[in-house]
Amino acid sequence: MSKKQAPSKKPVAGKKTRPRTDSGPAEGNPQALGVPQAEVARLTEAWSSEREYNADKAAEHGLEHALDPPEGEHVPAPAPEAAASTVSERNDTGKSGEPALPGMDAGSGPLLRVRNDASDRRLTTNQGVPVADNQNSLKAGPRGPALLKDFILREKITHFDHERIPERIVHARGSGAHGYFEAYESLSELTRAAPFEAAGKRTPVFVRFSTVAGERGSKDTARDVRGFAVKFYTDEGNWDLVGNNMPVFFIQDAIKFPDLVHAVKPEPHHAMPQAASAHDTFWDFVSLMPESTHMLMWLMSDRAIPRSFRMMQGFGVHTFRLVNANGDSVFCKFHWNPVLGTHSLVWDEAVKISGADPDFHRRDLWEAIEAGDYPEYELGLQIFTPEQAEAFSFDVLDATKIVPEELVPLRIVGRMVLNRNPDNFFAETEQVAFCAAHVIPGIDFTNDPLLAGRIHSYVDTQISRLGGPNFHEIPINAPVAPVHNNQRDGMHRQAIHRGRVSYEPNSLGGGCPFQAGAAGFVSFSEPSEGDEVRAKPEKFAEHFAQATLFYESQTAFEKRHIAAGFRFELSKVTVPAIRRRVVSMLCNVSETLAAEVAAGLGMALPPAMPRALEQPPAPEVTLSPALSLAARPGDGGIRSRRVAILATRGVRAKEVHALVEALGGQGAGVRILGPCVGALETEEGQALDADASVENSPSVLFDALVLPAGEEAVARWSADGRVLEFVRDAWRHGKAILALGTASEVLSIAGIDIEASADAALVMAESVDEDVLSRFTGAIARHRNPERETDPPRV
Ligand code: HDE
Repeated sequence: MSKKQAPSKKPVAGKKTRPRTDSGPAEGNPQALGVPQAEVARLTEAWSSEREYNADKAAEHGLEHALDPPEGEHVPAPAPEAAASTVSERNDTGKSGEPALPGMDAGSGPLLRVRNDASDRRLTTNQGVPVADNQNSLKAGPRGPALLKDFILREKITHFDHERIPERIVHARGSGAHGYFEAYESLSELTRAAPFEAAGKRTPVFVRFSTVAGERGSKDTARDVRGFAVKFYTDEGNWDLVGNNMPVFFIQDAIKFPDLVHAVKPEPHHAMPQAASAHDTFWDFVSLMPESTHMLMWLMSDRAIPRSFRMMQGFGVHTFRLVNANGDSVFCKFHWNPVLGTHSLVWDEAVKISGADPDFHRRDLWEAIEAGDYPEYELGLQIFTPEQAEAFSFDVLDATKIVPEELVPLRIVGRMVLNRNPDNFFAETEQVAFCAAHVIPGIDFTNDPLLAGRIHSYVDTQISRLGGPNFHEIPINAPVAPVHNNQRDGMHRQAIHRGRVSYEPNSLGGGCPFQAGAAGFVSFSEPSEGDEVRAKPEKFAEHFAQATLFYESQTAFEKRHIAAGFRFELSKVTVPAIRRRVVSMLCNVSETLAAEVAAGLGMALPPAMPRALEQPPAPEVTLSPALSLAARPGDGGIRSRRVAILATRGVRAKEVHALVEALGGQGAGVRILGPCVGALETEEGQALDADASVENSPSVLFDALVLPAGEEAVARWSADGRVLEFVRDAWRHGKAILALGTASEVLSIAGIDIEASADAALVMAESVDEDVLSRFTGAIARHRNPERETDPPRV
């Protein structure tokens, strides 16, 4: 490559002779031209002559080239001017700017180049014209008609009329954040992927979490899969790991995806229900697609109602390949594990949060980052060889199957920290375009037939969602690595390409941009065999073993919730035949589960659904503790947990202040909830400011509750229906509760049998000391006390 040569800034002097753009002399006679065109013509002739013929051609053929492609022949520009579109580029007009630096791509790199700050700036039109009056349209007299020539009004309204873009077909509702990935070690023996190059190396990322079925304005806490999409802005281009918070999927082949999505989306005749799988068409479809059984177990479990995006896992789902610099490859499954542990809501909470705060997860993510509680996830890899995979009882190309961690343990290779909220939701979170096809050297695909469809779908969908083929230039999508190719034009083109070469091979651009050869993305050369058929491999026909593995690996609490999930969803189905089909499918998972669901629906237990594979291979693993949410309790802290301290007139302030300090000091978000916001008088006669109220912040928005002491306060709470409801909900949802002094009476009045309950998450004390505090914070860190639930579940 040429050394970076700064182009000459000397302006082009007046024309001496006219340059030729339509013909040239037989043998260059550039002197006949004026200066500087003569110089450019001379340089061009010299540059082009360096490629007497296409020396790359011979290497295009055969296998050797495929495995080790050569770098394209290229010749450095003899001078920057030789690669320019025009000699007049030296004339800086104030808009056109100075001549480009060789090899520059101003469209990539950090976002500073497009950030916009209006502080202390005057209002302008989109053309930069200062606006004198933003209150009145132009009229013929104060009471007269508005005038067509009011370009300011028209521009403003026209832009407003087009503010919306189509929402994503699926995953329409999402929240995003910036951050970085940091490698713990070099993985160069396994992969040449840039983020894993060296210990401590940081790669910027943008992450978008989402629900799948709901529309853009739907609620956060729907029972649904969560998208967990990570865009790595690596030195070698963008790598998108577009995953979910569940490690398997409903279907095995991409050709069924439109059917699945049509089935789960609101029914087409009346557009109901919003953001819910609890309806006929979804269960009709999945009950006829038994390969969905494993995914249904995850979907009916508490995984589908996470407490926070910060407390859920992420999975790449498909088996991918890692490829090292020698071209050796291993299979790989990607896992993100949250440092805060895996925690979920219970269904009753999820339903109530939908009303109290439909933005519950978005707010939680935003507030955590603003508070400096940066969400953090460790990246774990399951690495295995094709030979190992061959021996498994399941097919690793089947996205309805996991590789149990007991079979192939996780290797923790790095961490991701989300430490910056976006500047602008639309520009970043909405316009970000993830794509399963975005891989980098060192990461490659396998033949998973679901992945194949995804490799096509994501770019395709952006073309209508983001309005054309240049969405990669939208700042949030642009890589930090420079982009040089011969793709041109199209709607909304941003880049201004220099020079006249937009094809390859060329000699007029020195052969540039030249193919990178083995330094570029070299597809793993996988032998292929077999006839062209529309078919599935045999092992794909086993549909139930891992559904059973998942169910049997759950704690009693989680199992109860799975049964309750099926019961609720199927109760919303109007066609009994569909319910029967689902339950008959469950008979192949667990007799106990099927019987429990059938009983909950008041129906007889149907016979088990016939299996596609009568003699399934014996699974290697029949219990996988790693599949339970309880396997990842978190780091034991209470950082960012939300604690409600109830307050009202007559509350004893002493402990309130102590708790605000102590819990806040450990990183919890403490709110004082009055009957309404504002100051109230404490038992000590002081003023205490309530920053929230039992009206605007119901119990479901908190992880823990404090009922401070104070005679008058206790009397007031005992007579306040909203407070009793608050307390009841906190109790039935298993939350940590601290009741001081006589405040435990409020629990009794709310119907809670405190005498009978030896409850680890209920702390009753006269005042706050170290022991009380540590019991209370311990209960908060454990998230909830599942033992409070009775069977049949009360939640
Ligand atoms: Fe997607 N998926 N998907 N998907 N998906 C989209 O792309 C698609 C699948 C996932 O935050 C769409 O930009 C097909 C599995 C996430 O912007 C679309 C198939 C997994 C997101 C699309 C699948 C995912 C999407 C809609 C079956 C987990 C949101 C808008 C072959 C591994 C990314 C868009 C974001 C989004 C297609 C199955 C994850 C239509 C055809 C399996 C996290 O292109």
